[in-house]
Amino acid sequence: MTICALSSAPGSSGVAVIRISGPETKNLIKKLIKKELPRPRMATLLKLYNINTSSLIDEAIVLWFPGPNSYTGEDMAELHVHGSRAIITCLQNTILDTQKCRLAEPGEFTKLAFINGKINLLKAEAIGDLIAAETQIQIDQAQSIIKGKSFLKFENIREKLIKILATLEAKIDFPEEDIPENVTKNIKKDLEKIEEDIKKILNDNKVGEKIRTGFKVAIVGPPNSGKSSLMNYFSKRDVSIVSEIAGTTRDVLETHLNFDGYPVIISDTAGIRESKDIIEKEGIKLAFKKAEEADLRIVIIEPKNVEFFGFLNDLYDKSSILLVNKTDLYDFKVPEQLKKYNPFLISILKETNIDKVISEIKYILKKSLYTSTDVFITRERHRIDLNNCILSLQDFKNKNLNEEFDKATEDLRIAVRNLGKVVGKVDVEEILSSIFNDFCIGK
Ligand SMILES: Nc1nc2c(ncn2[C@@H]2O[C@H](COP(=O)(O)OP(=O)(O)OP(=O)(O)O)[C@@H](O)[C@H]2O)c(=O)[nH]1
Ligand SMILES: [Mg+2]
Repeated sequence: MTICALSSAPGSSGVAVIRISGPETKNLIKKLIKKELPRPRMATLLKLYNINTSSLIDEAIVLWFPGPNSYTGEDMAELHVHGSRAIITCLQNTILDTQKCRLAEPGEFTKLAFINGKINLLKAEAIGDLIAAETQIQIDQAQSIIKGKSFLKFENIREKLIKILATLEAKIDFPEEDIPENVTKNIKKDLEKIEEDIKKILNDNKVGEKIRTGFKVAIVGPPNSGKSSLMNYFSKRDVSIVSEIAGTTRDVLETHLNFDGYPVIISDTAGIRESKDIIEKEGIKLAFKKAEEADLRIVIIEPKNVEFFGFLNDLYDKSSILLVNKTDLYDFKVPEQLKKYNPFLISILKETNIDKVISEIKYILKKSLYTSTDVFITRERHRIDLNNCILSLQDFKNKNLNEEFDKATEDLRIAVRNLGKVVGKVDVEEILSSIFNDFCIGK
């Protein structure tokens, strides 16, 4: 089937790009330009006409990519038209009216690229990440995966497993013979090394995922302590309502920030206190949930609620920082009970010591998102497959090869399959749709 879609962002723009991919591309382009096709891969200025009425739609740059040398691997074309909604709609309609082409589904161009062997699954996902990237570090990570280092590492491990499997399968021809002890020993040793390699990849503090989704920061504290004021200060706009009434914020408000190139998602939460109000209670529950899920908790109190210990103890751990706000109102000295938390004494109103808080957050970000590896796990999906691979290797290890040969080799096969799933080297139809649905149309 031939598909088409607007591949640039919707709305008016200087230039809009419509992509077509599939066997009918050639005919459709010919009908649109009413001439022979331009030279492959040569940007050519051509007039595009309505297929039925021959009225002029626009003058456009037409790029013709005969398959397999195209993004999808099929015949493909790109039409760079003036980006008005009217032109885009008119062009799409005339193409779709031929009934030879349908609108692409989300991520379908990239899905085709994967199915046609142009890219592996990790690369396909990284292209999605690149499109969604908001900060430099997210671009760097996606580009590194696109370059293929993660893929090579996984493939390297998988090939080692396949080699071991092949050694064992060779034994099927001689079922009456036991496997020599030195062979079993070597296999065990090799598998141990493989398991160690995978565990090392998994033991990454989830850096890849944090970079992809954003580092989560939750601002929590008692009512009226200045949580929303801090949120607004960080985001340089009025995200949350600030008022002197305790209990102003009841829901969780989130904003995406770029902190020195690091992607951060900050949540402002409801002030935590004993409350009988059902809605406020719900908000407080959400605040605790956000605090729990966060990579960093900013606990903010004011001098008059330093005795707030029960709550502090619950929320404060090594990935927290404590701020005492409104120090402009009081001559505040850190009391003995608070010293161990090394609080920052700040005033959001007077902007006192906020620079120190920002430096500390940047320091934590750099520390948390630092990685020395080239192999990034960017999704829970990868983690699950790798963990399942380890489990199968352990199942294999726990069996006596000579007594349970068939079951043991099956464990190894499952391990290979799980590793293959990460890069898309197995029948992955069921995971494909979930991956490519995250894309938008035209990608
Ligand atoms: N004097 C002084 N007032 C501040 C400071 N920071 C915030 N305030 C004031 O404190 C009040 C409460 O601020 P918010 O930011 O709404 O506090 P909150 O923690 O979000 O409160 P809830 O949403 O009710 O939990 C507002 O009137 C702010 O203007 C500060 O540094 N000094
Ligand atoms: Mg608030």
